Amino acid sequence: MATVSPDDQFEAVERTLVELREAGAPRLAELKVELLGRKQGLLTQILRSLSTLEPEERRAVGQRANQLKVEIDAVIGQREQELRAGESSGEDVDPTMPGRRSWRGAIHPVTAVIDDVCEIFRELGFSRVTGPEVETDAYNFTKLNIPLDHPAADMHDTFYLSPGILLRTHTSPVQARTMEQHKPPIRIVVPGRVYRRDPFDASHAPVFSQIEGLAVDEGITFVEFKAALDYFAKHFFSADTEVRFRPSFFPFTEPSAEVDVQCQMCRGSGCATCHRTGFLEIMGAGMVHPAVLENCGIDPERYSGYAFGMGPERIAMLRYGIPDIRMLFQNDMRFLRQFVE
Ligand code: 2NM
Repeated sequence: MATVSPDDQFEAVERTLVELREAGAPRLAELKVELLGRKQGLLTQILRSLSTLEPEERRAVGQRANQLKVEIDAVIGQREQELRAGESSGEDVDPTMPGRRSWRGAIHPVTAVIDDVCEIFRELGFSRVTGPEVETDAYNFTKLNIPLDHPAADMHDTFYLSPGILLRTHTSPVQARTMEQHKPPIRIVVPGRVYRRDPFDASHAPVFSQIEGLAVDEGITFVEFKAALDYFAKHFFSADTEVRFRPSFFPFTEPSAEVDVQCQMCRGSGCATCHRTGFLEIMGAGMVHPAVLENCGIDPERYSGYAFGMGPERIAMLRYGIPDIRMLFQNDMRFLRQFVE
């Protein structure tokens, strides 16, 4: 000890302090011991040697040592904070660690169905259009030939926000607005969310999607109607898919039909999915009722048209074999990850 002067000792402390400012976590731990260790610590040795010094030198050395102690504590504190914040000096990087996996998102199955349906109708000249989810009873019901005393307009089936204002129960109000604002020819597909006061169970949801379509022009016949939906089914499912039209009823179309396609599970031979019928219902459709054209400012003597509506959730369930509609809304990663490409 006697061979090392206080100045040399202080110089060693200062050098260590410089290194401390840039040290990685393992080196920081070593340097703390080198400076402050109970036996061999550089500063500890200085403080221990004070008793061997003359009073005057003892005061000077003691003062400097105490200042350094304060500085060392501050530098250690700051460096530990920097390291905790993740800003390390490269020396503890382990190049043998596996890389982090990058996140890959997926298209939701309902979105995939909507995009595919719209693309097929785009090939037939249909534009994709959207509109408001909050509607008036005029656009949601009366203009579409649904009287307000019809069960569909009932408070039990429809979410009313205030008298006459509601959450749309189908996307048809967008078709009504389009007919009012545009002269034929009109060919549109309208995807969007709709709302009904249904229980949330395996096959119903209070909010779900729809894609409706509308074509209005001079000379549109039932033949064009059937051909367009046949084209859609053969392109959405497969070229050899059989399509059948069954008579039905909707207030806004006349005549009306349910459109069925050959069951995709059993190819028509009959199974549990199609209840042994060999067919699956995929949409409702029909020739637009003359009263609807008239209500929307289109002359039904000059123009005719067809319209259709389908449920992307139901089609996604058929396409991907999803047993419960709620799986499409829960955003469970174990479910959604299956659609990552
Ligand atoms: C369906 C079934 C049949 C339909 C009718 C109209 C409009 F606005 F033109 F009158 N839009 N959509 C329609 C027709 C919807 O869904 C099952």
